[in-house]
Amino acid sequence: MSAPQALDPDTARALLRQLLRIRRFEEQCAASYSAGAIRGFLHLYIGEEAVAAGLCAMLREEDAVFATYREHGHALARGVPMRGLMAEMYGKQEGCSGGRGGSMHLFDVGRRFFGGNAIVAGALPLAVGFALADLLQSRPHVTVCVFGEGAMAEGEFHEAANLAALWGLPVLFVCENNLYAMGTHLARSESETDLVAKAHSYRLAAASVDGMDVAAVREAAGAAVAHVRGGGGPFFLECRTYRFRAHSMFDPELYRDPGEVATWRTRDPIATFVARGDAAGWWNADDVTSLRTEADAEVADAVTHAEAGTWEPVATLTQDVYASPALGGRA
Ligand SMILES: Cc1ncc(C[n+]2csc(CCOP(=O)(O)OP(=O)(O)O)c2C)c(N)n1
Repeated sequence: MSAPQALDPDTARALLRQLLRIRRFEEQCAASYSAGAIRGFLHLYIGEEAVAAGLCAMLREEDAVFATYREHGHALARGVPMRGLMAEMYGKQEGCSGGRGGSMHLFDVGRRFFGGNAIVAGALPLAVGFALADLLQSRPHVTVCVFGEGAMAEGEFHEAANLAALWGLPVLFVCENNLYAMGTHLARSESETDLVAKAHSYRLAAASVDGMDVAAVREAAGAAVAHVRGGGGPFFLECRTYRFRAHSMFDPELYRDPGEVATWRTRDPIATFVARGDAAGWWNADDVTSLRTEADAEVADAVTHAEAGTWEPVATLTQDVYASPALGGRA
């Protein structure tokens, strides 16, 4: 891979700002969950923030983003307002999905953020369909689909990769390879653990990048997006990353060695980027402190907004719910 391009201070600060917003949002979600204010499933992204921050920095407003249930960071980096995200986490009507989706189903059509998909690999065919529509209507948009490496063992990955390559669709597949699908290591679910090689087997253009390095992700995503937007067809980008927390809040983490987690934590995408910016003169200690304070304030405001939000009345709960009359449904 070519030598990394230098970052200008404004770009570097914008990236650090996103990293800090995502980290603080996630830490708050963990605390609110423990306090019983957020319920249901909660999959934290802590450790993987560089992927969402670097990737979304290279997208245009008209591009589309699909993600998984570990999508809080992508929604934030995509520009979905934090107030609406936190209200959604709290199940309030002011949430971006009206309080009906929760953590796994964040959605914002206006920002072209199409979830929040709970089914592993479920967004892949949707993204390919979007890309097909863009191709048929000659729109110069890129559809991005983010998923974990566990999705690559699913049939939907096969179908999506095959059709995307066969039809030359403008879709960017971004695989967040954090090595584990719940408690299953990549080597226990894939016969081919070289994910770029697997992508190549479908004739997808592909590359791999250090997903702990936000500048590297930004650069690799920029090249991948340019390839797709320029008519080069689909692209597969593997981001090698690691989740520092458990799979979800209900995971005793018996499948991985605490030493392995500790080693990856030394590569924290925020700490390493702050140190790099210190050395490069992108910021001084006061700048970093004020970015942290800004992120704290935004999160505190979002929590206040979420707590003050309203619960959907029982009377409207069946609205927009489909139940087949053939099965006796009345909604
Ligand atoms: C089709 C399907 N099978 C199983 C599950 C249960 N499940 C939820 S998350 C998960 C692991 C997915 O791992 P990966 O795709 O690597 O993403 P990560 O959670 O590591 O971000 C599984 C098996 C599901 N949601 N959907």
